[in-house]
Amino acid sequence: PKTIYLQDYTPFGYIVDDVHLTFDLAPNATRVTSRIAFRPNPDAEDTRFFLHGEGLTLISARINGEEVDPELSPEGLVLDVPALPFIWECEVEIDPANNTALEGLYMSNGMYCTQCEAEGFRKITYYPDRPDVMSTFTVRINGDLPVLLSNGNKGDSGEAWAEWHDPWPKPAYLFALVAGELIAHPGTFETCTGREVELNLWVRPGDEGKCAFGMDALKRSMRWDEEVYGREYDLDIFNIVAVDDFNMGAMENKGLNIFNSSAVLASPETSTDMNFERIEAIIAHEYFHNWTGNRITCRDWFQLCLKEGLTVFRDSQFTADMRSAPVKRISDVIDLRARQFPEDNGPLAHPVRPESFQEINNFYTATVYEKGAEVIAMLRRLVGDAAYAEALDLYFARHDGQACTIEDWLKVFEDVTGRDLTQFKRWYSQAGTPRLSVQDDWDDAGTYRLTFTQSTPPSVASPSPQPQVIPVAVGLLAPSGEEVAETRLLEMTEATQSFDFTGLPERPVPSILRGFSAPVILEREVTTEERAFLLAHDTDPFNRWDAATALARTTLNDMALHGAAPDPAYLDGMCRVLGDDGLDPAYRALMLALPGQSELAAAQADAGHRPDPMAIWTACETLRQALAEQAAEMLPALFEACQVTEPYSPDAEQSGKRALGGALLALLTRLDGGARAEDQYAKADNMTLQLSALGQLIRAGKGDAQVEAFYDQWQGDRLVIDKWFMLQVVQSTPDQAASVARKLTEHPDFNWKNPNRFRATLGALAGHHAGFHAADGSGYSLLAEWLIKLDPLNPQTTARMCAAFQTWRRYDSDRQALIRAELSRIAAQPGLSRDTTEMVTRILG
Ligand code: HT7
Ligand code: ZN
Repeated sequence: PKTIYLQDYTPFGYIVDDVHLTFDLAPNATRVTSRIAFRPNPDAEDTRFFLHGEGLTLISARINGEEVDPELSPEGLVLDVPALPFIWECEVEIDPANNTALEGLYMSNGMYCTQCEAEGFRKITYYPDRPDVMSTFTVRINGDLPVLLSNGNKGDSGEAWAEWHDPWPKPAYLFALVAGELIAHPGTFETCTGREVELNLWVRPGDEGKCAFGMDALKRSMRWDEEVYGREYDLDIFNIVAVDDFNMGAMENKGLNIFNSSAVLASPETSTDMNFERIEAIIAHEYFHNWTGNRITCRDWFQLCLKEGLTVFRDSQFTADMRSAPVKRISDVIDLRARQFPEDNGPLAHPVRPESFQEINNFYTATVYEKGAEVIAMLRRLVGDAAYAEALDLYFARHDGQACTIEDWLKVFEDVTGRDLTQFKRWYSQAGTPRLSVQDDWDDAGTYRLTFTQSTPPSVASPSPQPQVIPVAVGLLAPSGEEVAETRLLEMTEATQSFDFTGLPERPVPSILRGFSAPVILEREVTTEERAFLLAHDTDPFNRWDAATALARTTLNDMALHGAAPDPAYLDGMCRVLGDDGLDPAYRALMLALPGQSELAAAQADAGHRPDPMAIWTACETLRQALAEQAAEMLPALFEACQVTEPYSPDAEQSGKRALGGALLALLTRLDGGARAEDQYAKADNMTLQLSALGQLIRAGKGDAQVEAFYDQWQGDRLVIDKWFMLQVVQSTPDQAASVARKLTEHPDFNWKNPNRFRATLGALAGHHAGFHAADGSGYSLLAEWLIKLDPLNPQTTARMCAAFQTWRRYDSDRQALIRAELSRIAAQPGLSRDTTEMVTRILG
């Protein structure tokens, strides 16, 4: 496959002024007629007229009304065209019913829908399918279906036809069309200037009862973007459609967002608190793209973080405002460490702005999204809140309607602050997670010195990384526990750099990297006593939580590697946290959670060990059991205090209580043989309680009856049945995980062509650390077998799931050989997709 390079960017030779599309819908033979006004681009040197097009049957093509005969290739067409403005007209035929890749125009449960990002529009018609070509669109849909939707504002409509006009120039990746038997959950929103916007959440019949929360989240997002970023919505209507077959979470098409039904449909009976929170965040994310992504888009796909990093940063701010800021920050860092750190420190490492790719779909990664958001958080920390707000205002004013680059983005910050961001830009161009080591010195004259050294491991993507700008937030505590120096932001720019704190009465205890002020790995030898001290006294909620995880990590690694007993400092510290009513229940639940097992394996590998997944699993089980036993007396009353008596609400307060209740139930089940879980399961009137009880019963080996009852109760609800598939794998023992997953793949409801069901089963196996890495290779071979089967139908989802193998070099030689064999088996498949080929090749290195 061909590699595409950032440095090779050149503008398209033609400007598109206007696009008219007509769709004559038919499942196997949809006709797409386009009429497009082109004119030569004065800024372009390359005047070749190339239009992307894949899998299209060309029926006819005309220039200025004259029939033409373009040269066709599997990638598109080329034609000699006049050096003057001209009208291109073309008719193609496509087959949505047989489009299983879920890219372009496809069908899901009888409904037509589209997914065009990143390069799906070329599967709909011939077009310059690149984000820097922006145009207004007018669309006519002819189809005998009750609901016919596209981008923009409503135009005329009649029996079996409808027109839409989008006045805002957009790239083709934001095009959308939906047609089907759908029901609207309506709403309205009055913008800050008093304009009324029609809102609709379109769902399949039967899902009407799951729309209220999504609609409310949409309205809150619209208001928040006005209040916090000064961004008003810009069309008369905003539509959201829920689709069952979808490769990702959702898509921000202009005025017509399309959502994976799992990312928008919610009801207390069928959705967990976590589902509600995720839905709220995704609705906000897609809505916020209207300005960061749609009005200002990307010049090319290398700039993807321009819209994704910024929009993730904005949706995190939104969630922090709607819920608890510390809980959101901690959850984001858990996610970053679990998903982005392995990517940044393995064979798939790439900069936040990659410099080359073969298949862009493989770069919708945690690095581009989550590290991209962390880079913006750092920028904001460095310039301050006021300058950040000013820079964003300038960004919107200067670049509205444009397709931009990271250089444009950084320039607004330079212009507003006068700072030189040349070195900061390395966060966009260098791969790898910097390691930050710390040394401290105390002199009796009252000066405390912190010396930091940064180093980033070289990778294929960045063979010789240079020092980066690292904002390190530090506070100091007196040995009595009092804060003696409030949080100060140290700006590190050198490879090694010292910072002094003067006038201190005694040697302080440092609290370093408060709020996780930079996406780095802090390497500092800290005693158990010091961690326990920070756990008890740190005023920074993030670092207090981090002290708890670090204590857990240390004891778990000692247990797994050296057969040590659980550290009493961890157990005592946790008992104190548990009993501290002054702490938010959601925060206590996070404190109680153990670090991920894959993360423990990464830490062991970093320290030069070969992690044993089974030993890690056993250490986690032993530690949980020890905590349950030590806290035994306090658990029942604490559990009681977490019971919510008010009617269900997915708000932060109630869901925090249920989160802590769930963590306590997990401990109690280790002591009471499942009695409380059975009781909770029997009485549960919401999915959060029902599922947490079911999970504990399965884990305790006592859930057979409830597993069956749950299936019978929810058989008709595909999103709940996804949970049923997933939970059985997640809660299985390591020796059983692969066989449980295999058995589920034989279940009649295992519709493997549906990405949600596929991920619920095989994604859950890949996420079960000890189960996936079972020594006999059963986890590896099951996943590989299914990836091979899925690839010809859905390359995007297949390729994404290959990432499960990315950490293979951490493990012992037997496991390495097993994984290599599976990767080679995948690579050897005839006709393997470009997506999967690229992933497997990069992982193998
Ligand atoms: N911008 C979107 C990313 C995306 C996508 C979504 C659905 C299916 C395929 C997709 N390829 C890329 C979603 C977002 O980040 O908001
Ligand atoms: Zn996005």
